[in-house]
Amino acid sequence: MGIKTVAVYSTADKDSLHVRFADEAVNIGPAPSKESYLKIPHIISAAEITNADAIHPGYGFLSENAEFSRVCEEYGIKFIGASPDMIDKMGDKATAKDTMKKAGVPTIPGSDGLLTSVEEGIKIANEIKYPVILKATAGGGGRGMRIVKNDSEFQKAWDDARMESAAAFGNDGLYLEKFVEEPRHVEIQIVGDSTGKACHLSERDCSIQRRHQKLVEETPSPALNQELRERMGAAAVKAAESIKYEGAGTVEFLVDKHGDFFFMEMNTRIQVEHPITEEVTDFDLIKEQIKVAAGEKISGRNYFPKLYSMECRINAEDPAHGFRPSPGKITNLHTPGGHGVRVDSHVYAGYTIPPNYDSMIGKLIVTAQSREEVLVRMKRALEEYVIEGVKTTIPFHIKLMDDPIFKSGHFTTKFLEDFDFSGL
Ligand code: MV4
Repeated sequence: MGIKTVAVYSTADKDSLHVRFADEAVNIGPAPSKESYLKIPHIISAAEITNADAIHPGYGFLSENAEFSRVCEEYGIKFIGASPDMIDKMGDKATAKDTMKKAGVPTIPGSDGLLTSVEEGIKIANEIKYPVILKATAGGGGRGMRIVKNDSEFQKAWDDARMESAAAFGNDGLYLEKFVEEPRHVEIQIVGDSTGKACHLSERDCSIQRRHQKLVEETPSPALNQELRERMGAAAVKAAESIKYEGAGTVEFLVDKHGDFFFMEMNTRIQVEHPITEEVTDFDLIKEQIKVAAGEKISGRNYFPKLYSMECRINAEDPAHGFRPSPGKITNLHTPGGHGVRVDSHVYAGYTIPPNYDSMIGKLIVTAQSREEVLVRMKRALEEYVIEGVKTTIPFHIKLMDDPIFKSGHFTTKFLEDFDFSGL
């Protein structure tokens, strides 16, 4: 787009590629993220001294922080993300669910907003029938969640979930839902503009997760047909337009074994797995975020997959030992290439992965004409990918590409609980 870039970095990231490739780079503090990437005044100062017009927050850190979005607004710096009010509204999960229910988006039966007592929870659980799930309204990512199977388990689950959410989020509000067994996680990419109009870019299936960490994402979802894709797409557009959502966002749904779908959460940021949507729709999501932030209108049409794409997350973790982090120096690196192979990464041979942050060091994105072709191309690319000096998730992904259930497409969010991680 011809736009000049300024990178911000902590001292631990001084050798990262984003620092080298940006037009300018500003150190915003030492390794601990609380003293750098999460320090709002440091980032605002970096924007001011370099005369930046806008800030792209990426994912994680301050990307869904209402206070940061508000401070950017106050300083006249365009935040390439959601407005403070939108982040607050969707960040509170009970409020988000209530908003979507009122807009006519399908939600899971349960409490009307927050629970006020164990007694109320038990009463609702008996009405909708066990099993039920207690969820932290400030949660997400599975923290502060408890499955409850009967009345006698309720009190302890309630106490545990409240304790955990108070400690993790400083908010112990809980709501209750019927527990959906073995669902799939299917999310719809949407984009909205300042006129209140939104469109969707179809789905991503993110059911391959371990302890709420996604490892593989793909589109189209093996669980959707065109009819369901259009209904879920329409529901996501309705969700976005009902709140006049501006920018790129994702509406997360659970899909049950009957093919019924339910609103879960809305993510008000670009996500790690956005490249697979770019590959199958030929739509540049980051470019679109910037255009919408600059006041341009969206095209107004929806986008459907023309190809098949899959992303394997390459983490510096040891899959044979519970995915424990494996930071350190990359002594040798070879990245795969060829038609339909994309690698998004910030590392290179000789780079030292710091121990301070998330261990994702790359995304391997493979695109082809069919799911079968994606699977063989992905396996080939994984086998060509050489990362020496640290353990990575590559051996896990290679084994996954040969798994009969994974290959069949008939997997749920429970799949990795039963996976054999030995021999990696
Ligand atoms: C659920 C559920 C079953 N029933 N809600 C996990 C994180 C949060 N975003 C929502 N989660 C779930 N909510 C009801 N009513 C199962 C999960 C869940 C899950 C969801 C998506 C992907 C992976 C998951 C792994 C375990 C549980």
